[in-house]
Amino acid sequence: MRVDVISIFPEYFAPLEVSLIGKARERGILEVHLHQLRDWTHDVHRTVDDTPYGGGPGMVMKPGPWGEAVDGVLAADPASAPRVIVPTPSGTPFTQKLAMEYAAEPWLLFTPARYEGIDSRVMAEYGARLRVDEVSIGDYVLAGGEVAVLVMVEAIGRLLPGVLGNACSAVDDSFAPGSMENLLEGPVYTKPPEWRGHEVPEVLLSGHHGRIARWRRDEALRRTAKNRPELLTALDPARLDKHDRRLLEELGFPVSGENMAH
Ligand code: JCE
Repeated sequence: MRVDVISIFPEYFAPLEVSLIGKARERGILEVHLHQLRDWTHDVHRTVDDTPYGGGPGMVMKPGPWGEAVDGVLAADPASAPRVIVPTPSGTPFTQKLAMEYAAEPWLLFTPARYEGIDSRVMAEYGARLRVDEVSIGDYVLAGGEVAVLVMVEAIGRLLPGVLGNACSAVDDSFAPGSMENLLEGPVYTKPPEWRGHEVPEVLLSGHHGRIARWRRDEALRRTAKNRPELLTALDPARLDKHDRRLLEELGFPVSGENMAH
């Protein structure tokens, strides 16, 4: 996969040289191209922002430099076209499902903004020619889109074939469609079996695979009920067994009797 990023802070992406993503780049699975937006300005101050039409606080990124920068990136491979991803708090939610969709693309272009965002005509211009997604990584406001790009590239990068050591690791993720449905994962433990008086739950030492699987599912249901109750109410009742339903009722989540598997 090829990833291009246009930003006024290309140095912000140094973390992409480290760890999992750094390794993927060394192995040639991922190719990252960083671009300085100001390289496409023509004035001595390398201006990328201006005051907002209609008034209001802050500044807006000028369309000119973005247009020239995006055209410059597109010219790298005129036979192909990237999927364009614009981080913004007003975008559609970035989910594991969207990460999987992006991981299947050969070429992504990220356009992280600063100030109050990019003049909307840039998205209109390229939206008529390319797939342009305005995407939000969560309901909070960052100072700019760079961190959102780091989050998305990490989530996408670990899904690329050959990046994770264990082929099952990505399939098993909490939010992977069809994994453990949409349950959070329960707690995990490693050696030693006792640490500062805390013991590893004995079932995990038992070697009894059936009891371990059942215990893990109970813990997943408990943790989901506590931390993300809205995920439980969205669960398909047909995928709950008798034991699940008994536990959920104990936790105060009565499951409807309709649409249940027998
Ligand atoms: C950004 C800003 C809008 C005022 C460019 C914030 C994404 N999930 C997200 N949270 N925050 C962002 C994000 C992405 C890009 C930019 N800002 C700050 N945005 C209104 C200020 C500027």
